[in-house]
Amino acid sequence: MEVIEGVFGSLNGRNVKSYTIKTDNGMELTCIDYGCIITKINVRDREGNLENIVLGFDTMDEYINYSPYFGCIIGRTAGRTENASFELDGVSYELPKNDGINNLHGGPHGFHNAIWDSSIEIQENEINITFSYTSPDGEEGFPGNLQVTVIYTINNANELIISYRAKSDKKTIVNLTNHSYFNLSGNLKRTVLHHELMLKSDGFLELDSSLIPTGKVLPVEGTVFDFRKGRQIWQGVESEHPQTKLVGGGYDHPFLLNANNQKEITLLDRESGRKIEIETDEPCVVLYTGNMLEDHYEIRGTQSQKHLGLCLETQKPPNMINHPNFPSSVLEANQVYRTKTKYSFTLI
Ligand code: FUC
Repeated sequence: MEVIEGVFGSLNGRNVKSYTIKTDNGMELTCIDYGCIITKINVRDREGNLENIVLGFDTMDEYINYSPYFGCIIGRTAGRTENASFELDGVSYELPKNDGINNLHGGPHGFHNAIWDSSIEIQENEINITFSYTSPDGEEGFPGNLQVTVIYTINNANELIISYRAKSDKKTIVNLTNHSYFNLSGNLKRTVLHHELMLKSDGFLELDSSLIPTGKVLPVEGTVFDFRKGRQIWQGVESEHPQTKLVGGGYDHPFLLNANNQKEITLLDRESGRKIEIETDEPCVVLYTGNMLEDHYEIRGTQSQKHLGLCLETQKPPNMINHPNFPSSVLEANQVYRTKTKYSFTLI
């Protein structure tokens, strides 16, 4: 395996570092210490062409001016929090309102635009990049000094494993994810409309008009939300289902996973032959099909457009902090938050 370390750019007088990892089996991943952003993942198609399969930029300016959370770590809370507030033990906490009246992805100064400390460890068959960040008590409205570590492990089996760890000195809430937008066509040759997705999920969370999960689980059976036997994305985009229309044509929904660590999420593109299998210990995945991607900028020479990429955000269901029926995002003081998601890059 090979590592190339470099300087990606700078922010407020501080250099932003980049790491490019090359496996022995033709996969290359580049990430930076700003937001732990994965800027590029090159993998081969069935003909052997090595091409990029995520949305990303090559300059800091573009990340700052245009990026709708491309490739970053989201925290402290992924997704939307209703009315940008929550209650813990009778105390109410106010968060920044950065999506109408709601809080989105932990607020405007969330983990996605922090510069993290980083270090690299090289072994024979895997490389670990460890990112650390301490979010001070009260940052973006959240209680507790929170120490966060995110490790990207890349190995010779062409897997990426993201391990999350966090610990707070006060009771708080945490729900982390990675926000990579995948496009398996290679160098953005096509949209993701003909990508095929398989999800081991019998139910998804209903959203209200401001995209807040209501707490109601809707069965996928008989709808375009049924990915149990595989389904192409365009079917949801063209569907008349009120929940797909509500989110701008497509999906932006938390799916409850029936299984963990059993290839419960598979994305594939028949034309290129590329496939990603995802295994996680998280109870839910938010499928976002790029319905709100705007078209006033280019992504490495390709005009951005709706459905140019899709996100598979493994996490706990958003906004269900005090909902007894769902896995909770509450983290007790000095308790360790730990989750893991593995992405395997293969061919059909
Ligand atoms: C996703 C979606 C949101 C939003 C954002 C950029 O996680 O759930 O609706 O558009 O990313």
